[in-house]
Amino acid sequence: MSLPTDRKTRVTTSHWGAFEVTTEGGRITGTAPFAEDPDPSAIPEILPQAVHHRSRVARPSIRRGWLERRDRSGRGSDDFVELPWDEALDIAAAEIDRIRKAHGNAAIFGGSYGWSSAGRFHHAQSQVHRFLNSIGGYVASFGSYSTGCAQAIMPHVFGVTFLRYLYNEQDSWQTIAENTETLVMFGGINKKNAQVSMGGITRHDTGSWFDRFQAKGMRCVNIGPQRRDAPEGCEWLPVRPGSDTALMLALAFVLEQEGLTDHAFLDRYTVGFERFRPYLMGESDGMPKTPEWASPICGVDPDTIRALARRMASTRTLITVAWSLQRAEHGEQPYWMSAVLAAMLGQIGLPGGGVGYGYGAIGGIGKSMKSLRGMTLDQLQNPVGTFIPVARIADMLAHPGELYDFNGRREPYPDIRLVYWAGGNPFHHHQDLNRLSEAWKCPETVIVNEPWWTATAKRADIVFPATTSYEREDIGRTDLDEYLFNMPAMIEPVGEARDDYDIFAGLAERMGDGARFTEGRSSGEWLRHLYDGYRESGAAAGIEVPSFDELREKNWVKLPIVQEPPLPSFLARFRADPEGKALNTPSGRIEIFSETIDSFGYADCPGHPAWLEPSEWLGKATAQTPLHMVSPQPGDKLHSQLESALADQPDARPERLLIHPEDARPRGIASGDLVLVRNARGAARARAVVTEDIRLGVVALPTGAWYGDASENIDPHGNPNVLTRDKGTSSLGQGSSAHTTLVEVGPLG
Ligand SMILES: Nc1nc2c(c(=O)[nH]1)N[C@H]1C(S)=C(S)[C@@H](COP(=O)(O)OP(=O)(O)OC[C@H]3O[C@@H](n4cnc5c(=O)[nH]c(N)nc54)[C@H](O)[C@@H]3O)O[C@H]1N2
Ligand SMILES: Nc1nc2c(c(=O)[nH]1)N[C@H]1C(S)=C(S)[C@@H](COP(=O)(O)OP(=O)(O)OC[C@H]3O[C@@H](n4cnc5c(=O)[nH]c(N)nc54)[C@H](O)[C@@H]3O)O[C@H]1N2
Ligand SMILES: [Mo]
Repeated sequence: MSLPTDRKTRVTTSHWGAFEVTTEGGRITGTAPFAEDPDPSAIPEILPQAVHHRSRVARPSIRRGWLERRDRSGRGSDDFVELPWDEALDIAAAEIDRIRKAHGNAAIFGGSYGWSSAGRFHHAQSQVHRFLNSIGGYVASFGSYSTGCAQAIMPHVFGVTFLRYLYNEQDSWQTIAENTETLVMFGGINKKNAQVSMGGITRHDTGSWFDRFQAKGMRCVNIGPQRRDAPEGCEWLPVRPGSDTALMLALAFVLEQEGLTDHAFLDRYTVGFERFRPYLMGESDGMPKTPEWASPICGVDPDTIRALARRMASTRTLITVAWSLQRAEHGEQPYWMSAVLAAMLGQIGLPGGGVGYGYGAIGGIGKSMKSLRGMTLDQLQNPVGTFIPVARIADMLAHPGELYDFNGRREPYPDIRLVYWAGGNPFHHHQDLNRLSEAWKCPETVIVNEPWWTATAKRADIVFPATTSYEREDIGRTDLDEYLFNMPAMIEPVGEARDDYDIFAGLAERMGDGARFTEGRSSGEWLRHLYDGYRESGAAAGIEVPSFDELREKNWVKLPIVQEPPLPSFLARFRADPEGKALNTPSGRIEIFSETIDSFGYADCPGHPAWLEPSEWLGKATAQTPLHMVSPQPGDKLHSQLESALADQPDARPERLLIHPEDARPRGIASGDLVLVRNARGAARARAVVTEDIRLGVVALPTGAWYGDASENIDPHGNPNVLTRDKGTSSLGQGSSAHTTLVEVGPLG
């Protein structure tokens, strides 16, 4: 006889997809894959441990030094005092009010970059922005660590925001499968990254598309430092990191030298080739960009470059570029140059031809859906109107008033007194964390909402415990997915955790702005309000969306929004009608030379794409730092999320470092050994994996570990960001340049 139990299984969604959650006795006890997902992610397996982990923030906590004497220097080393909610909210509200009255809202930084969790309403970043706007505004951030540099450069080239190009205007997987003969992937297309997509990805199918490509005999070439950046069966050209622009220039040179350039395309659809050509052919700088010129830079032999260029010109070729290439110094250049190379091939706008960005970077790219927008929490107007490029946070905190360049403007950094972060972990995601750690001591107050004691929460003055998406009800839905989820509250909030919404409602109310923030609605009322608006816009578009109660009942539904056949890209429409569908660039065409960029006068981003040597790469390897370190996304999780539970697993930390056998041998390193990775900026422990899947001279240390304690000079967990460099990609993009990093690796002595 079995005892009655309250065991329940329900479905929810997350950035890594939908999955079943089993609860019993008020706890999450297990997870299982979602039945309709052909290739589910394993990330949820760790969830039961993570949600109930001892590293959850139990109660509102205030750092002792700040509470007692408004100290700033103890961030990261001090202990915390737990307080009742009302008291902690009173203190935080009074402090935010003091700062806004004494220094104005432009002294509050609320960029609050980070992925937080899936779910339309309880999206922490939207919540913190709405709150800060309701109390008078904040300094915001522009762009992302993902594609910040591309978001600055690509509108100059194609006249469209980069995000629209990515999500709505590239060829679908199906179009590629049907038309492409040669797929040239700079930085690969990696199934492990396609595991996630912001807001959710229900059917993981990147792997099955590659099965189709290979069955049809498509030639797939992975150009990058790691073999495993592309599925099995792809060719691998192991290039030196940071050298792709030189390789692209040499491919372009071969086209031009061998009469393979499509000049009719260039004449009709582009401007500025005549300004670029003298550089390409070496007439302007005495250096023709031949395969022999490129070979010692990128490490690919000249014959291979020539053969690839000929193949690209004689077959339907799609060039794809991973986002990682622009997460590097001069990241603008490979992005711009890939567009120029594709234009010279003359296939832009043909199905399965031209250039695409970020396939595989997140699972949603390449899916073709009818757009059905909505369910977005209004963030209200921001009266402050000041922003910084997102990755310039440490510069801003440490150098108020200092001028910086960004995409043609020159602005002073604002003078920030208070930082509010919800839904991000800068002490995982930012570069040169030892430098950030110093800059972080400048503001008077740091407030963080977090479910876990992350490296960032530990460096805050006031920490509010936030619920996870399993402790509150929400709706799951994104534009690149045909599924719609009710995300039920599976368990009661852990400890004294509250929803971000309730935390902000409590603060806004104390500051006299409660009504502006809440508009009189509880979170349950907001959910229904947002959902009903969505349902109405669905009806207007002829798409039937179930009622809220019906969705709750069913847990999830599939919407009839798959676009079949897939829509042609905007470049296909431009190709068909270059005058009527002119691009939104100054010339109305694809810009090979940009008068606008040229007018900025930036040495680090001139008027046409060029090979600009990075400050750290194998061409500048030194005796102290002979190896290039790339720091890709982790395959076993999303960024730093769920870190504490993962770190409990045997041998999970420090993080694994991939190293080539010929680099490992002279250093006396074998697989499984603990090693020290170091450069002038910092040092981290890691566990060596010796493999021929990485290029000689390159090591790979994924992101994801939390930054260690301030007392330790060596990061114990293997966070690559103690080693990466914290400089903008260029005066134009000012994106993160994490991949531009030289290191040395040695046995842990
Ligand atoms: N070296 C190097 N560094 C990199 C990169 C790289 O390639 N190399 N990549 C960069 C990129 S592209 C990105 S996007 C960033 C990612 O950096 P982040 O987006 O900052 O990383 P996450 O770990 O996803 O941080 C999300 C945080 O939100 C918390 N959270 C989750 N749900 C909630 C909630 O409901 N409420 C609240 N208040 N908090 C919640 C999580 O616990 C977690 O701490 O890293 C960047 N850093
Ligand atoms: N499992 C999982 N998936 C994720 C994430 C995660 O945390 N976990 N994060 C998501 C996020 S926020 C983003 S922005 C995307 C990022 O998507 P990407 O930016 O595409 O991913 P990365 O893993 O940073 O880099 C991909 C590969 O680029 C290669 N690479 C590095 N430098 C160079 C170079 O100079 N030239 C060439 N040719 N190749 C180079 C590296 O070998 C690396 O493995 O991934 C998303 N997907
Ligand atoms: Mo990202």
